[in-house]
Formats: sequence, structure tokens, C-alpha cells
Amino acid sequence: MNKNIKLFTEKLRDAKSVLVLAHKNPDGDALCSVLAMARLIEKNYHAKCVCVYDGNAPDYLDNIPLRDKALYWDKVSAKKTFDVAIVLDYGAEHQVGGPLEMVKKAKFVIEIDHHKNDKPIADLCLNDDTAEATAIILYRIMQTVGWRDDADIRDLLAIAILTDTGNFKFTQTGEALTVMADLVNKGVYINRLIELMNNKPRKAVLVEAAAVANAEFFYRNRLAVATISRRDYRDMDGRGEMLLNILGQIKGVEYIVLLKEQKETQIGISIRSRGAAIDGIAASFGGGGHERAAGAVVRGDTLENVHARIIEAFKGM
Ligand SMILES: [Mn+2]
Repeated sequence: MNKNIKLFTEKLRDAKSVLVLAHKNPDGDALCSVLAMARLIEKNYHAKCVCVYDGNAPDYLDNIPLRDKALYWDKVSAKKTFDVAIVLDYGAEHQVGGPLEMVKKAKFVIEIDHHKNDKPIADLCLNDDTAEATAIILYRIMQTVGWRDDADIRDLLAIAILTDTGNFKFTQTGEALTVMADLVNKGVYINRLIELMNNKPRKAVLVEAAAVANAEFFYRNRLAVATISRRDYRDMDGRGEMLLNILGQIKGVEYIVLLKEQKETQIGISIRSRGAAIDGIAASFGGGGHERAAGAVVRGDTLENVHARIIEAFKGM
């Protein structure tokens, strides 16, 4: 066992209280990794875990196991000092949101992440940007330490892998499949988990469908750009993965961009690629992510401007 994992287990063994969280507006990997981590700790150690999130936890994740254990962060007293805080799948400090103060106050901070990040915030980092989901790093640690698990933990790890790899479409190393094979052998039924996520509000699906219908195409149809206005943004559930998938099914489309007018001068950008890496483009807008799936949030600029800038950014791609 490497010394970082050994230190991690020692900290868990000695802790009485553990705070567990991920990035704000959690996606499948973020929320499921949090819930799986907390359950693993409670099954294998004596510590009490508190799971928190900031922003919106999407409706499509309402039916995942242990969902009720994740609390909106302001439900937990800011005065409480946790022995350990575990920050999973968070990407960068500014994406932690409301719970950041609680994290900073914790006696020991651990991070487990698969995002590229030059400025880690923890005392102990168990990061690996080659892992295809944070849940995969968690799975590896579970195997190394020999933690007891259960059906809920296995379902949560499986949902995290399915959502972060787009049902395996983005797997590059194959590790997602290897891990899933083990989970399936132990009783995970993939179709049931995918069905359980078919739980979006009708409005959310209709908003995404309308944005698909109104998408624009540039550079000989190689770039598709969809836009969600501020009024429609309120009805979204998740990041618009369905919309990005549909546009990516069009013959000749290589890059898909979704612009979300979150506030008048705050524009969310999601980018997907079927060709060259686009994480550099996300980075040029102050964001980041993975080679073929990345994003950014631009503050202080309008939808119109960001629309023009993103089209310009794809020039020559
Ligand atoms: Mn992730």
C-alpha cells in the first residue's frame, strides 16, 4: 500500500467526524463519489460522515442510492469543525462553493480528483488525472485497502462511471470497462441504473430539445452551437448532456458547444469533441476539463459576446 493511502486510512481511523463533498452543481461522478465515500467510511471506520453539496443537485440523480444523505451545505452549521474533510471530483478551489470555509477549518483535508489541477487545496492529495472518473480512484483505493462494500456502494460507483464516461463513450484507457466488469460480476445491473436516471422534469427535456432544434452550424457544419437563454436556463436539469449527445450524432459535426445564459453576464460553456482536443479552448475561457469534454463559466460578458468569441476560438480547428 503506498504511503499516501496508508496516511488516508490512518486519518479515517482516528477521525470522529468527516465532511464529504465535491464540486458545486454536482454531476453523477461528484454526487455518487461523495455518497459512496461516506458509506465506505461508515462501513469500515467509526467516524460519522456529513455529505454536503452546493448549487443544484439534478433531478435525474434523485433516485440514486443514499441520495437523502447529501444535504444542502447551509443545513450544516458553519461553526462545526470536522476532523477530516474529503473533497472529491472538485476541479478547482472556486468550484467548491459554499462549503469552502468548512473545508478550510477542518483539521485535515484530503482530496481525491481526476481533474487537471495545479493548485490543490488539501493536506493529502490522492489525485490522478488519467482516471476516467473520480469513482475509479475511489474503487482503486477500496481494492488496495480491502474495504468492505455493499450493493449501494457498487451501484453508486457504477453510476459515477456511466455518467462521467457518457456510458463508456469517452473511455480511453479501458479502465472504466474493467472496473465495471467487476461491479457487474458482483451484481450491478447497468440497464436498471440508466433507467433510474431517466427522471428529468418534462420542462427540462423540452428546453434541451428546443435548443437542439434551434442550433446553429459553422465551419462547413463541423461546429454545432446551441444556446439556452436565461429564461430557459432555470428549467434545465444537469448540464445539457442529452442535447450535446443529439447534436453529436449529426453527420460531419466534430465539435459541439452549448452556451448557457446563467445570469445576464454569466455564461456557462460546455464543449464536446469528436475530433481534436478542446480542453485548451475551455482553458482560454478560464475553464478546463478533459480532452473531449470540457467547459467554462465566463463572468462579466454577455451571451452575444461569448457566442462570437467561441465561434472565433474554433477558427482553424
Ligand atoms: Mn468526474
